[in-house]
Amino acid sequence: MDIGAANEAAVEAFINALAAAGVQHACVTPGSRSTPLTVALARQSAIRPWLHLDERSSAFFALGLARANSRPVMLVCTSGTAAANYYPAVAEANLSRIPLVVCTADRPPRLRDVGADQTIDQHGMFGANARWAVDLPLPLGLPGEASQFRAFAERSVRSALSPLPGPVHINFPFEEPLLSGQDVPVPAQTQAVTSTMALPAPAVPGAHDVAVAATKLTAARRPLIIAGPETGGLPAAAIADLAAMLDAPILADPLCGLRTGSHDRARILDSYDAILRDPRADACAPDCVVRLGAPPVSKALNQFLARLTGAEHIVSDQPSGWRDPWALSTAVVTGEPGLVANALQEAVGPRATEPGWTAGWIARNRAASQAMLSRAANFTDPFEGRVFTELQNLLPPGATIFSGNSMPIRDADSFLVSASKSLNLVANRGANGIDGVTSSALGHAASGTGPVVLVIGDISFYHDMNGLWAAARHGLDLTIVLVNNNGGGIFHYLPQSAYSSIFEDWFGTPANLDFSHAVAMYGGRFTSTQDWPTFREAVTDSRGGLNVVELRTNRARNVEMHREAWAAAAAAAWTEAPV
Ligand SMILES: Cc1ncc(C[n+]2csc(CCOP(=O)(O)OP(=O)(O)O)c2C)c(N)n1
Ligand SMILES: [Mg+2]
Repeated sequence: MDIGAANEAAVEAFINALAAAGVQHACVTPGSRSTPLTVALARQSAIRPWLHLDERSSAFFALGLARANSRPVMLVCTSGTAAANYYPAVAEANLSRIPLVVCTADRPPRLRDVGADQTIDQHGMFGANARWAVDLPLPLGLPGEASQFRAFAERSVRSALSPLPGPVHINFPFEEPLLSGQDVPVPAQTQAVTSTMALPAPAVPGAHDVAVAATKLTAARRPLIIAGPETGGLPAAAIADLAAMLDAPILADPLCGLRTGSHDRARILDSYDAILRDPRADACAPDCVVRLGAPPVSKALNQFLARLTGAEHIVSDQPSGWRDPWALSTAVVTGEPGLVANALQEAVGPRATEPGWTAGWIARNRAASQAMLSRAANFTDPFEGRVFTELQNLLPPGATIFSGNSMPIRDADSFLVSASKSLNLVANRGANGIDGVTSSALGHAASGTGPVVLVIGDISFYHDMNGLWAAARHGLDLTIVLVNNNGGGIFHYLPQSAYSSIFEDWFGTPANLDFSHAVAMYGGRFTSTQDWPTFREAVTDSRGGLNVVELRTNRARNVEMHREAWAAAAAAAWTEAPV
């Protein structure tokens, strides 16, 4: 067999096995060394290939698609810096626990480190971000080669899913000729196939871990549950049941999935960020905390937790996961969060919560939430926090709000309220980057899991304008709420904002861009507004395709309004609420 035919045969075996293992989508960028992979993907119909032009956007698109579908997405790029452009999304996939099968083409080993063109060191280039990394053998047409490549594919899918979902890196060296030269007709249309993916069984918590944690909970008089960010959401009903049995409040991060939906929300608190900004917060210190999911978005909550050095901290995570940045855990329970919640519920002995503990939290939360929302509704200048309240009213049940990092996710934390209408809030919150957000939202939109609205700041939007290309190319529907405060609004909340001679140049960083041109270039519709009636109309009217609704805001004024709203909430919580 010649080398070109060997390349084609090995890659075909690999791709067929990926499809058989349940991979439905691949994001592909053009290049030469990756030709065998690209040709094989273009020729088959089991995996849907999505063309991208920029590897960084391609990888973030794959990330968004994989998150929405809870399945690994394949990535394909050529050798050299193309592969390095995957790095930010691979890091995010690692920390957000999103499965990706990252396939990079490479020169054969004999051409590495000897000055061959477009050759960088790709071996293990994603470091500890990859669950598994392999430099594949060169396809040579040896007996048994197809089986070997099938096995590599099977192993890559399993490693991307278990024990902790994440990216795997498959480096494909190819000798020339890259192809056999045998052209075959391409099917007219590619379609995703029904998957046969065998998802790993949910991890059952160990009896010893459960017993240790249950003993602590049984002794607790002031229990508190922290439901942190989790890809795919935490199991709402199981955690609500545990809270009901313990009579414990749940501080529900906007990314944990518990704030909205039809489950029992009686103990779900959404305004703790404002409550805990107040020094009086230490009066509601718990004696036992149960933590599920990642550390929360709220800085005030994180600081509150870090101060609780005398409390018991029961930290639960999936096997191989360890999310305890303050090293506070006094008990660790590994397992699938729903099974952990159920096991704790069964193992906790007779006990009683301090009278008024949970009722006090609920009353403070209600007072804070009402004060904050009424303040937000009364500002006459455009208030960025109000975007989430407006969207919560405007969007249909089941819609996804994709939140950018920086102030949008903090505004979601403050203003996305507990409600029965189920909305899916997601964000690239593993590494908190402002890069690739638009592409991830487009990838989410490509999953076909319902309408998606992205809320993003102007600097983050600028960061990934290349990503907009995919909208028209793939006929995707995405509404983008572009919160344009002309710079990095978040830095106004930090101590450097007092350094007035340098702040604006180095932190405020106004980009002074008219984004209407960029949106027009990518075939989108653009509306700019500073008032809520126009905002509502523009969001409601955005039907198909790419719609960008720019909300023009003022950074300095928004700091004032945020501080007023948080202060009003804290005042209401600590002085007005019956405790
Ligand atoms: C890739 C990356 N670069 C830099 C940062 C640091 N950073 C965090 S927020 C921010 C400014 C974001 O501005 P914008 O998107 O307009 O949001 P705003 O703060 O105005 O809400 C920057 C530069 C980051 N998180 N990620
Ligand atoms: Mg901004």
